[in-house]
Amino acid sequence: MPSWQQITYSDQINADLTGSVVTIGGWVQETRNLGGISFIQLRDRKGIIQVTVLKKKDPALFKDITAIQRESVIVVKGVVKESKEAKKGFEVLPDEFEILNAAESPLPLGVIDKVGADLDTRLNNRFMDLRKESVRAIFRVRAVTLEGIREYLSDEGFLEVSTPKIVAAGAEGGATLFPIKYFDKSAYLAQSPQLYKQNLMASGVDRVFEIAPAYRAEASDTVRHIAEFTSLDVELAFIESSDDVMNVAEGIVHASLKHILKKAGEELELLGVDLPVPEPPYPRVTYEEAIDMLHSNDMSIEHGDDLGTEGEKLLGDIMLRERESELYFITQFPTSLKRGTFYAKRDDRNPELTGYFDLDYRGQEIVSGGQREHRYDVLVSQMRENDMNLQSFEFYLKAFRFGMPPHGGFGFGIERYVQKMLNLSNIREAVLYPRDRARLIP
Ligand code: AMO
Repeated sequence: MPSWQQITYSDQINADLTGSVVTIGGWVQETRNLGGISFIQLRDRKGIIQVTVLKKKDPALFKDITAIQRESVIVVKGVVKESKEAKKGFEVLPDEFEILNAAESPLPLGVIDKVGADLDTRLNNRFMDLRKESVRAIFRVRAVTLEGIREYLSDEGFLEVSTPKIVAAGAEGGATLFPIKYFDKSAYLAQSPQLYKQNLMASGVDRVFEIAPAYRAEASDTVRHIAEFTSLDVELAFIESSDDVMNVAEGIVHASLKHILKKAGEELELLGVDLPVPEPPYPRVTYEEAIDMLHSNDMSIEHGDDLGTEGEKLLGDIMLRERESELYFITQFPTSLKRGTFYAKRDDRNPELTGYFDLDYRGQEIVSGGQREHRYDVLVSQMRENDMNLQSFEFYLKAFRFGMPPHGGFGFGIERYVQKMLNLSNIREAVLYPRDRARLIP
């Protein structure tokens, strides 16, 4: 048996190889034994290739190969032959084979079963779940999304950075902090690189981004919250208003959607997803306008209330119906709603308003950000309003006393973005090994 490093992938088998000896390898998806002839569908990362075994050619090999349990990993050396019956038009007639790892029976999760397993069973057996092409396609789209985002931001002059995920102070409120023991000190898992990306604005590197895990001890179990998500964080300096920040968020979405269409067309097709790429600028409605729109659509919500999941969903329907837009900004969030966001800049003419925005996609928030307060005294007073211990934030505050340019940025939830673009009902479908209140393994 030749080294299985020399394996030919199923999609490389074509008419040129007819009559040649190849080595193929993968998982035994299905065996159909008709007595004198047997068909094995062997699956590799590229697709399926049929192995056809004739009993009279080699009875011992026939017996052994047809006895292999489904989903075992084998390598087969044999001759390529054209075949009208085989799905791909070719089959391999084996001379020898080797079982590299036999699968137990029964399987913890069916790979080709027509009846779909529930999400919990799938996630508990994620390695097996990923043997389905349509599940792997989600993660290829996710990878291509990140590729498109990196390409865009790097072309726009943003530096990719990495900041600590073990931190001494939280930036997004105490309720969702995960405390950890850090040698003889107490620490937390980072909820967001907020303090660090702002700190970097005082460093002379005036455009940064980071793609990294963020941790939130979310109390509620929803289809759009997880305890560990991938946050794309962007921060840029020398801005005049939150509009400059929104332009970047919009640019990322547009460029990455275009990139996905270009690079992941096959995956989208497999997933049955038709992906429109809306041209910027995306509509911008103020928070007040959004509330009015919800009112006129019979939702009972007060000015000053959080839109909530229901409000966001309904607004998504309205924006699609009235503005034909799946992507839109909600701008000028009231200070009352963002008071906990101590770093948000308030409107100089009307301190009851911030320039903070959300970018929603198909009725769900995927991005949130705005211009920051870069004036030390104002920042300190906003922190005091939140009863924050200034000493714990001294490393952050210090940067505002030695030359901090006006700046702003946003956090962009990658899994929520993938969830919405692929119409996945649960965010967990876009995470390989999700973490939530109930889930710590695998
Ligand atoms: P915020 O807390 O709104 O802002 O988060 C930014 C974006 O991160 C995503 N997100 C989540 N995704 C999945 N599960 C969660 N539990 C979860 N929590 C948040 C959302 C959200 O829009 N520091 C600010 C950002 C900034 O101002 O730069 C922040 O973290 O898509």
